[in-house]
Amino acid sequence: MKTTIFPCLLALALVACGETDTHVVEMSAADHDGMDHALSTTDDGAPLADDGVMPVIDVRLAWMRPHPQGRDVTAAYFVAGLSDGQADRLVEARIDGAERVELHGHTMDDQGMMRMRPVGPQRVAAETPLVFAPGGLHLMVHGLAAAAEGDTATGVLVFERAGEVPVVFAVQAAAPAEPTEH
Ligand SMILES: [Cu+2]
Repeated sequence: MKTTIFPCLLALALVACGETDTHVVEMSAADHDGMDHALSTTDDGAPLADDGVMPVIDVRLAWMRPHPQGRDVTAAYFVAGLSDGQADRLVEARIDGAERVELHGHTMDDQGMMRMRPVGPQRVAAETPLVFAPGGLHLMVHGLAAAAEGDTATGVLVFERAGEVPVVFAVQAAAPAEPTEH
């Protein structure tokens, strides 16, 4: 008996993961606009440490989900690190052709449901790259012409000190693999 039940449980777990993963793009614009839009307090707005070195931002693993059928909202992700300097802060993002791009985060509500909400500027430090990834921080991209797997979307990440950093998002359904380092 148990041997037949196990594969079922595994399948359910995988489906559940997938649903969490795509939660942000499975939501209607009306649902999204009706959500709690209080800003998160992850960044206290304190002045950035200034070591006299202009931060140099290194953006990698930039990708964007293809638009779900009939939707004009999708999510984009990236990892931004500092290759020079001590600290900076992502204040906004823009993608060519999009009406607007919001920085979003997820929080768990009282019922245990994941909710997303706009968040304020996000810090990046030499020792802590800024990670936008499924289930966490993401760029919510509104009003961009439908993008399909294999397309690219260009834009900029705007940092408080480093200014505009160009970024190219590869349109793909799954997260790119982190390169292995040896
Ligand atoms: Cu979102």
